Amino acid sequence: MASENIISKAIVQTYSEKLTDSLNVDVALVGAGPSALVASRYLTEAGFKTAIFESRLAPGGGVWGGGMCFNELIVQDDALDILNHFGISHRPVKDGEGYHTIDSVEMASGLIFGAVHAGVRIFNSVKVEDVVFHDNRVAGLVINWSPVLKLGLFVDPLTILAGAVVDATGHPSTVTNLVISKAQIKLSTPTGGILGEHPMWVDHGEVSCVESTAEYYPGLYACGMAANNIMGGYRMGPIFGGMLKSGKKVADLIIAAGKRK
Ligand code: 48F
Repeated sequence: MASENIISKAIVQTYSEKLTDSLNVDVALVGAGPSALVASRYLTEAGFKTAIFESRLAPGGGVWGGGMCFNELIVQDDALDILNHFGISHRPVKDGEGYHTIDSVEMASGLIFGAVHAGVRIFNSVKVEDVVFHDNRVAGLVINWSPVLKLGLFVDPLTILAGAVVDATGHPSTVTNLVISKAQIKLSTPTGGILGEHPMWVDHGEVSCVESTAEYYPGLYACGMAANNIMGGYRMGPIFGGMLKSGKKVADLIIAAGKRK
């Protein structure tokens, strides 16, 4: 067989096997930012079949750019265990009261590698455009190629069934928004809706982001900035301890609830 055929056949076959095997998963996460990457690794290590669907070409979400494209991030003492689990290096900030700096390129690549190496499937350039909704619970995702949606092509999607769906889409909490509007459901929030993100207050946002990490409707969890947006938390900028801890928390909640497909 000519090399051209071997290469193309191997890619098509391997990708098809990977996607076919992911049509039914225990946990489907939307967005490959830091919270989802952390969650996915702990879920996989606990034996949950886990896949992430990311609309952009590069997973990593808001990690790559550090603060205003200065490619360094901050993490607090109480999130170092998670960084150490991924083997990501950190340096204490001099006189910095428990803060540490991390090269944002090492953080993004370390989280991605750690997740994939543990067995998480990441499908990049795949956008979640809807959810599967069975018997008053979120039961999966509706997916399409990002370029198809960007070009406005009229192409029907495919579906992923899951025991739990995690909205890890960051600030806009896209999945939760669309479930509210299309399924006309009420969330387990004080208003039944999304409270909306507040302005910057670092210490408050770091705590509220983790506290807000929860199941908001049967089958639908939120973590990271999506959870913060749902519960009206304050934003916090380029400090990532809360994101990492939120990812660990959502994994723990799903594992404790035994949400398997
Ligand atoms: O925003 P993002 O990095 O998620 P996060 O885990 O972390 C937030 C921090 O990066 C930062 C912060 C820390 O202080 O404030 O913002 O909450 O990543 C969200 C990912 O979701 C993808 C998006 O491309 C990004 O990579 N995404 C959003 N909507 C969709 C999606 C969608 N409909 N389908 C697939 N992926």
